[in-house]
Amino acid sequence: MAIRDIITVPHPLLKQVSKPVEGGVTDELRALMDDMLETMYDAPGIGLAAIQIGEPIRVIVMDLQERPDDLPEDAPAPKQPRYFVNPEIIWASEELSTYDEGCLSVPEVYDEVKRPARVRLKYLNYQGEEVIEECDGLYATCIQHEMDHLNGVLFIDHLSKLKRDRAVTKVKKLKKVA
Ligand code: K1U
Ligand code: ZN
Repeated sequence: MAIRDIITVPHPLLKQVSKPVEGGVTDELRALMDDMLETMYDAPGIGLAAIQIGEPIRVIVMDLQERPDDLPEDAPAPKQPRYFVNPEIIWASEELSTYDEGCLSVPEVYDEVKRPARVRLKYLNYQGEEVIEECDGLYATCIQHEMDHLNGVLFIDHLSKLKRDRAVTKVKKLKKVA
C-alpha cells in the first residue's frame, strides 16, 4: 500500500469526467483502492475519489469514522472502509439537507451545501458484487460529494462565483507558503 499525492484546485484533472471501470473488480483495482484508503486516512478525510489522486476512473473510497456509543473516549474509531466501483445514484429524495462540507482538494475551505437528504445507490463493492442500498445523513452527503468528483464537479461549484474564486485564491496562497 502507498500514500499518494492528492491534487488540489486549480488542477485541470479535477474538472475531468471519470471513465467507468471496465472488466470488473480485479486485484489491480483492489490495490488502487487500498492506496486510496491509505491516502484518505493519512490526509485525514472521510472520502476520496480516484481522480483526486490523478486516476480518472469511477472509483470512490469512504470511511465515515463513526464511533459506537459505548467506545471509550481515548480509543480510536474502528475502521469501517467502504468501496464503490461505478457507483450510480438511482433515486434521490426531494427533501434536502445542508452540511458544512470540506474537500481534500480544496484544503482549509468549508461551506454549506444543500443536497438530497436520502439517496439510493447501485455500485460494485470490493469483492465485485453488485450492491443496491439507501442511505441518509453524512453517508448520503459524502457519497454525493464524491460522485460529483467523478463528474468533474467540486463542492465549491455549488457556491457563488465570489466564494468559489476566494476558495481557489486561498488554496493557491496556501501552496505558495508550503
Ligand atoms: O475531498 C474529499 O472528497 C473528502 C472530503 C469528504 C467530505 C467531507 C464532508 C462532507 C462531504 C464530503 C473530506 O473528507 S474533507 C475532511 C473531513 O471532512 C474530515 C477530516 C477528518 C475527520 C473528519 C472529517
Ligand atoms: Zn472532495
